[in-house]
Amino acid sequence: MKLYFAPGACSLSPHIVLREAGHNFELEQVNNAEKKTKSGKDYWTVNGKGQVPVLELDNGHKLTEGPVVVQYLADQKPAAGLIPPAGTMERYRVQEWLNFTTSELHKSFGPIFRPTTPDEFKKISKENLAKRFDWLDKQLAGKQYLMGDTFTVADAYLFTILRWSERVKLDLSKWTNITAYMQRVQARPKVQEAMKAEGLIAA
Ligand SMILES: N[C@@H](CCC(=O)N[C@@H](CS)C(=O)NCC(=O)O)C(=O)O
Repeated sequence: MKLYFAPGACSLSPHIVLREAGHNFELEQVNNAEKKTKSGKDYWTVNGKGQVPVLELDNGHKLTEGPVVVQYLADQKPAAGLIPPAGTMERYRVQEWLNFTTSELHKSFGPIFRPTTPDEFKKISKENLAKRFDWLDKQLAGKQYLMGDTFTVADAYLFTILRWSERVKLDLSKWTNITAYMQRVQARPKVQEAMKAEGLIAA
């Protein structure tokens, strides 16, 4: 299968999961501003939404929406233990985290990155994120990962999105549990591999 990604974008989450699960995969880099892939393809023909990530399966089917893509990838390799089985309460907990990350965090960052967004809107978005971080920091107290001692797809996604805080000058150091969590996730060998492959840290 093939993952269409842009370095450091939300596609880092399925990229981490591909490696953590032990999938065979290819990567194709997308220039999100120009909507072109590295091999010169018009990205609109890959994804009509114009967004990464896209997971292209070996049968040609394409799957979009990061929180869904990571569940698919983890379900294909249950032995990797990256997601609890469907129908269990633990699975709904992971989905609860994925939904929180997508709706409360991920989509709050977009307008802050955009140069055309009025400063007042950016300020309010950052204040809202800070409120979510206050709550999140309490949830992480005494825990290695969101689900306890086990790393799941929800951690791959949350880590990917929280990484953007630095870019918008939201200093995470006051949230000590979040800061420790970020270091813990980043230290995982497969996370390091994914970040190196995307050029986010030195190879
Ligand atoms: N709902 C989508 C959102 C994906 C998304 O926001 N992708 C961003 C990068 S993090 C993107 O490709 N933005 C470019 C654009 O919208 O033109 C998902 O969760 O996968």
